[in-house]
Amino acid sequence: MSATTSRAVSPAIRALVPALVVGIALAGLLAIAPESRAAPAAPWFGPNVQVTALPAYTAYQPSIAAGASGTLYLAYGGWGGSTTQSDIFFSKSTDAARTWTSPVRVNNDGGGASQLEPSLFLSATEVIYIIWTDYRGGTADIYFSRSTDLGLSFSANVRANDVTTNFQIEPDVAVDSAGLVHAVWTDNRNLFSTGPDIYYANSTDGGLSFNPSLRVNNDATGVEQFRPAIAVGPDRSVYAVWDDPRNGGRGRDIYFSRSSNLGGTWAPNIFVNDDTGNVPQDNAAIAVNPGLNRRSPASPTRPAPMRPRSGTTIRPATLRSPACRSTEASSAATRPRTPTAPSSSPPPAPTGG
Ligand SMILES: [Ca+2]
Ligand SMILES: [Ca+2]
Ligand SMILES: [Ca+2]
Repeated sequence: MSATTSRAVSPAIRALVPALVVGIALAGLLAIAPESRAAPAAPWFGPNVQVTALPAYTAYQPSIAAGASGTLYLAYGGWGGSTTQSDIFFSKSTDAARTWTSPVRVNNDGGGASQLEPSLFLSATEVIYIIWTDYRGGTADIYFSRSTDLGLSFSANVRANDVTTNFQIEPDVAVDSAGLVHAVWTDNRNLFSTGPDIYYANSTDGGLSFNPSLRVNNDATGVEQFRPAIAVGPDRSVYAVWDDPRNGGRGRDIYFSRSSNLGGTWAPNIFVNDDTGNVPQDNAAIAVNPGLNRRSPASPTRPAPMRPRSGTTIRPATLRSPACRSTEASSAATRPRTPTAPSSSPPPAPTGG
């Protein structure tokens, strides 16, 4: 049967077989051809765009948010020149990041004190809130400003921490639906007792002033809590996470607390990671799904409180320069650390700048 079939192949089919072989060979050649001859690559990311422009000579620690209007809002630390040195700058883009506005300096001091570690929060109405670490007082403190004109200008800077002793660093900020400003940071006011702790303060006047600071971590040990992040839910619950080594044999863990009374008190701390080994967990971030803890109009009962899950974790507490990150990673096991003011070791000034 098969021999009969073979003999029955028509001359047309016999002519087609070599053509198919050639076609397959060409396809194979195309598959291994240099990339320049292949189809254009999928446009995963567009060309890189330089955001930094004078008077910000260098840039690091970016913190970015996108508004419903499509405008991108960016805060970053940068070298502002020999007079003001390290500063906080703001820039925005209204054309999908192709171009950026000239940087606006957010900190309003005139000296050479260092400002760094900005964190930007954008409200639904695109009010811009920026919080950062500021050395103008001699030791690191937490300063804040906001813009109600889409970043054309920023308000007079306000200090958020009530006690300035020792360092206050690594701030993060979130604002709830009623405009209550929530700030959290690492605070070393208790240097000789509990060491660096997580502190919180809120502002009921949109950031013109801050209420007294509260300690968020509830341990009595002297270990160092640091790198906090904060988020607020649609029901105005406030959530915080941070790095915490209180369980010595477990290494650093991610701890969590929640306030259901607008930051007035904070719940007993719980740890998030479930391993029991001594490898560190660090650099926590947190976000709240805006739909999960909102009261449903169709339901008279309140849904169970939303618990932050790893899948909703988006926003870093502070975004650091790669150099800073690698330094911290290499010294992760030996942290504590004392922050050094960049004014004593500033980023390199541009040549001729
Ligand atoms: Ca400065
Ligand atoms: Ca201080
Ligand atoms: Ca502590």
